[in-house]
Amino acid sequence: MYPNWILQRAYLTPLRNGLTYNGQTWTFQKLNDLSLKRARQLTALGIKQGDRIAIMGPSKPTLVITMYACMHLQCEMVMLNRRLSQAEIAYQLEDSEAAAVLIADEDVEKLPLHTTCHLFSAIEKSTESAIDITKEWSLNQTTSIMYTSGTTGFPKGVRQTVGNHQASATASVLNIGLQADDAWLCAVPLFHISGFSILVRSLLYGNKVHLYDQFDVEAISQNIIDGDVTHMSVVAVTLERILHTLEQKNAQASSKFKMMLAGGGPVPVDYLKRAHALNLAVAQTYGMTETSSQTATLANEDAMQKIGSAGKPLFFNQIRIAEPNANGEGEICIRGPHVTPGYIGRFAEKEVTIDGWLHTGDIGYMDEEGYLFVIDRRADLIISGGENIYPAEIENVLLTHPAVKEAGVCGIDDDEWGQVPIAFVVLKEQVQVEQIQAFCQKKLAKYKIPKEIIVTDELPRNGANKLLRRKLIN
Ligand code: S0N
Ligand code: AMP
Ligand code: MG
Ligand code: MG
Repeated sequence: MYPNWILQRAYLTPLRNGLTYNGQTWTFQKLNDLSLKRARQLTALGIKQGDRIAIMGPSKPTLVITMYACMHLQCEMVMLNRRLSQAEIAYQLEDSEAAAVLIADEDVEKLPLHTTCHLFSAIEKSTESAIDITKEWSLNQTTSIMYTSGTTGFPKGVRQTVGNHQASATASVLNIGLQADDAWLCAVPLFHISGFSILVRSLLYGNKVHLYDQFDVEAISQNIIDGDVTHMSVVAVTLERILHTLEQKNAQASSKFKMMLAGGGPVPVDYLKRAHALNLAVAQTYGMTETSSQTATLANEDAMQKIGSAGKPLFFNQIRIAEPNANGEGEICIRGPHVTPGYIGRFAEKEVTIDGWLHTGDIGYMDEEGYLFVIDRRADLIISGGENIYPAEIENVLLTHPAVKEAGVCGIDDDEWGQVPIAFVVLKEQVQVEQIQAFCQKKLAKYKIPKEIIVTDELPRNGANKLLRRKLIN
């Protein structure tokens, strides 16, 4: 058995600061008191220990407290992505069979119409019911569930257990190191593992989280220049915004700033070089929802010598390249205590590993010294600003339009977002592409709406009539 992280942290270092937001600070004792109170309020509202609960809200302290309250109740938290369309959220609520939905007041309109929910404001005003808070957690208990899209176009709810999160946070610190006054800037969404893993690390290490609910590049860059924080997690797009701002200001990162984790997709080597020139240590990392964040991360001392690499697997983790070609390139397979035990809902029976290995679908190689280089993303995955898009999700929507006979989607390079989706359609009746685009707007998150829809006579297919997405453009 393992300790309830929140109780244990409040017991060990009650007076240390655990959270800063907008100039206000909360100690771990305060976070514990507030989250215990909220757990009693949730209990009064009918939420039971172990229930599966969906949560949505901007990255503000009240969301953190609500998450910690759910963790006290050992609820399985289904983290809803705030950028999704109502239809996409409806799918996740249905698939997860969440017993309740907890929602920030400002997000209520993102929910499908007539969704029964508890507004944060109502929870905060609720009476309290006494509960026994469990002091011990088990490793296989599910803490969080995050949906990640799949090749079929049906997102899968990934379980992240207490054991997964602990293994991930422990492996991370064995690579990065730890000092009492470290502070991690969190401007990645808490509904992604990039963000939630920062909260987990904070609870396990006793470090402060410096939280943002917007990617406020001016304020964030100033934190880095002033040394208010020591660590931060970024995706390529947000790294570029910071680099640009520092360059414009002709400023360097403070010597107090230790390291930025850059992941969630490929990071251009040029960004890493620009960062180096600004005294900004950036470590490329390779991680995913199924591995509760980092699997491999480049150590600080290797940053320039192994530029472009995602580093070596962290202490407990293993990487194997399956069926390598003559250059050693093949599918990246992962094993370790951070790998999810599986999915929920319609994919609950799907095996996540084969002989203990997670087959990622990503292509890469290990160099002769054991450093991982990721060279291509899994299947036909498009990554736009750190958000994943599977072509099949968009194609499925396009195919439900009455005028569309066939549809194929692929990614194209984009200066702002890295990649964006575009669509090719074969029509069965005349229609304006604007109409198809408007149709997509009702069903898809904004970042998934094809930037361009091109009408064509036929789509590239192989002999078995399988769509060849990589041949859509050339
Ligand atoms: C890049 C972000 C910050 C952009 O958001 P911003 O600037 O706040 O936009 P908005 O003001 O909300 O919207 C303005 C317009 O931009 C559109 N838009 C927003 N985001 C995107 C996007 N991603 N792609 C395309 N368009 C986008 C809006 O729709 C709006 O449009 P208009 O004006 O037309 O209304 C934001 O997207 C962001 O936060 N991205 C990062 C998400 C993320 O964290 N992804 C990582 C997911 N992967 C993982 O978690 C696993 C890897 C991992 O764990 C990890 C990753 C990184 C670092 C460390 C780790 C780790 O292992 O610890
Ligand atoms: P997600 O499931 O949303 O967490 O996305 C994880 C995916 O992002 C991985 O399977 C990779 O395709 C991609 N990815 C993550 N880190 C890197 C990296 N350092 N380089 C290239 N692709 C990455
Ligand atoms: Mg994903
Ligand atoms: Mg914004």
